Amino acid sequence: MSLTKTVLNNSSVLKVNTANTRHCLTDVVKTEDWSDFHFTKITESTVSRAMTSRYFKDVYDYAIADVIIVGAGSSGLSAAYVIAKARPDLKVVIIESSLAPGGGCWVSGMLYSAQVVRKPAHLFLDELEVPYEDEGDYVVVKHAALFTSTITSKVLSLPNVKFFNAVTVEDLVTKPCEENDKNSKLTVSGVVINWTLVTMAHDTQSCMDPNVIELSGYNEDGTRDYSKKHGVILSATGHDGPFGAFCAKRIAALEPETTEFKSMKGLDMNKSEDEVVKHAGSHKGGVDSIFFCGMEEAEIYGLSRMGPTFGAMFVSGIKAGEEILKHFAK
Ligand code: AHZ
Repeated sequence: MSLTKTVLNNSSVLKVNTANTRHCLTDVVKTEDWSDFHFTKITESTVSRAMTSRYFKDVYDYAIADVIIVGAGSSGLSAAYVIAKARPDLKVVIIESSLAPGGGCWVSGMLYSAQVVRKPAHLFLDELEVPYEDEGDYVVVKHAALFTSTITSKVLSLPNVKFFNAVTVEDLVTKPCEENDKNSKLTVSGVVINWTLVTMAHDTQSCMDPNVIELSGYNEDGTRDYSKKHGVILSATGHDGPFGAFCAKRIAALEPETTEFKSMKGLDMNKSEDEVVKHAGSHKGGVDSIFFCGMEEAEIYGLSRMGPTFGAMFVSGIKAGEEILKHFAK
């Protein structure tokens, strides 16, 4: 009863344009029933051009990128934040096959929302200003979506980041390593992309060709420009699944002599999180210019999974990001 009364009381207080309810539209809504409210006029083609001109300008401007991050889960977004914030001069492209960024990080374990983060990864939450409950050895964010939405908003606000969602990396662009390069046989020099819906329909349609984003560091004739730092790919596509572990599987297929796809081992939280951080960074194998973070590492290096603890996703992204920053700093 008292609840009903409270609600009724509140609803009478919540009338538009009363002194107690000032909000961003108060000054433009002159009547209490909003009958004078109108949007500015627009034509349908204006909307179309506003979207497409910007999208295709982004595609044009970012046809060559310094860092291509494949997968916008918790690890890929953490790395994107570290790289793009520290180096506003680097062009960072994030490709995400799903519509929503965040990967599995909209919930925690099963469909439970509270997100457990083992210390000291809470320092990253402090930096992002994501609140949590401190439980001593670990902290708990009230909903995984709070972390994901916060980091997504911070990453997308950075002017040097372009995010292409609903786009899938279907293949890698590769070139033979030249003499000046390390011991690798192949270097990745870009990604092959397609609309995710097209990727999913390849078995039902004949030839629907893809597009490409190239890494920086090449001359017009396709040879390496050694006066510049070579761009890199950071793969963060998570564990094996319909799209997951994509780059790990692809480089194991391209370079079987040096690169093995070992498959993720069983769950061991203590072992796994440390190991994932330890292995994050450049791929030590026959393929140059590719880095890994997050659960994709578990697949390529045969590490245990950790289940619903997220510290290693943040920290492996930070570590891989730091290595990429060092690469560009040399
Ligand atoms: O959609 C995928 C997801 O958002 C995206 N992705 C995968 N393949 C792609 C491709 N092109 C473009 N070919 C692709 N995008 O990559 C993202 C991976 O996010 P994730 O949350 O799956 O991976 P993560 O490593 O960042 O986080 C893993 C979280 C897990 S899994 C786990 C366990 O199973 O034990 N425990 C934790 C904490």
